This record gives sequence, C-alpha cells and structure tokens, in this order.
Amino acid sequence: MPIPAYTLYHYWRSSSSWRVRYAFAAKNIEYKPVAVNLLNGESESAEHLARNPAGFVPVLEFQHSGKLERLTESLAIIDYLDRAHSSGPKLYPEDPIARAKAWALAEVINAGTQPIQNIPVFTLHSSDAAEQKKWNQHWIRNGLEIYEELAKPVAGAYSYGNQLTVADCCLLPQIYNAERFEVPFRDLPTVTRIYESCIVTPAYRASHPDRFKPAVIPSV
Ligand SMILES: N[C@@H](CCC(=O)N[C@@H](CS)C(=O)NCC(=O)O)C(=O)O
Repeated sequence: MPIPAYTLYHYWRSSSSWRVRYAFAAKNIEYKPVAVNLLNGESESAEHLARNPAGFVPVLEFQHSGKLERLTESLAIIDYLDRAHSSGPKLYPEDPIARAKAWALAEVINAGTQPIQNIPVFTLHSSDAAEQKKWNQHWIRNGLEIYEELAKPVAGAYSYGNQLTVADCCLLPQIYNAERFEVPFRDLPTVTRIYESCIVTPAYRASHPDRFKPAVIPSV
C-alpha cells in the first residue's frame, strides 16, 4: 500500500500534538504539519471544528480508498500509525499484558494529567496567572509521581522495557510541560532515566516543539 499523504493539524507547544509528531518521527513516516493556533481562536473556527468538534489538536487527515479520513485523539492516531506502518518500533507492544501496561502509562498522562492543564480548564479555575501556574504545577507533579510508581517495575531505558512505546510518546511532552511550569522531576529516578534515554534520540529531536516554533509567536 502506498503511504498516504498525511496532513497533521497541530500546535507547536501542544503536548498531545507532540505525541503524534514523536510517533511519526520514530516510525520514519512523512507528513505535512499544518499549524492551528490555540491562542487566537483559530482552533474554535468553523473550519477547525469541522475537523474536530472538540476544537482540539492533533487531527490527522488523509485520503483512504478515495475517501477523506480524519482521525482525532493522539492515542488513537498513534495506534493507527502503528498498525498501518510496520516501520520503526512497535509503539503498542504485541504482547497483551505489555500492551495494556504501556497503554496504561500513556493514559496516566493522556487521561489523568494533560486534560487538567488544558487552557479552558485552568482559566475556569482562575483568571489569575499565578493561580493558574500553581494549578498546573500541582497536577503535573501529581501525574509524574503516579507515572514513576507505575513505570518502576516495568521500565528499562524506556517506560516499558528497552524500546520506545506510546508511553514515552506521552511522557516526554509532559516533561517538557513540567520544565515549562518549573515542576521538579529529577528526584523521580525512573522518569529521569527514561527522559535521559529519550532526549538523545533523533525521533525526540525531530519532533521537539523548538523545530515547529513559529518565527513570530502571537501575543494573544
Ligand atoms: N486527549 C486528546 C487531547 C487533545 C488536547 O487536549 N489538545 C489540546 C492541546 S495539548 C488542545 O487542543 N487544546 C485546546 C485548548 O486548550 O483550547 C488527545 O490526546 O488528542
């Protein structure tokens, strides 16, 4: 099957978008990144809501059997890429128990940590920037502590064993947010070991937000 022309609607600093960019890079699959600004209303435009009624990124778009396909939710998109392309690491391990454990780690971030830091959530919590930061710091640290405990018995160099999985694709962008919000994580030995393994790899570097940062960052 020829590789579809993939368009990824993303935002440079969106951690959920980075998960998918990470998967694309690790599996060495080409795609066209198209930026959707989360800060100036573009993600709430009719055009973007038609792609994803939640107004979220990432969204993956491609033609399949003559039909336009749109995939949402980063973990589902990564699962699609993993099943549709045999290149690179198997991001969802084959073994049923390994798969469930790697997926559970991913969900600690995807379901238990990142949603609480979404812009509409922390702005509803408070309009004060210092309060918002405290909120984000609390929930990021909480998520990383849970990750540490869950990963400890199964991690090798990576979150599950010694190969990159969907769990790492979620953890590393979350650590970037931890650094952004000045949340310490280096006292968590397993999380730190995984971080050190990932940051030196080409897939991490190729998908990093700095590679997608707009030349002019909107002030809104
Ligand atoms: N669970 C979703 C989360 C998507 C999500 O929350 N995306 C954020 C960026 S990381 C977003 O688009 N937020 C829009 C907003 O905060 O207004 C996924 O994994 O794709």
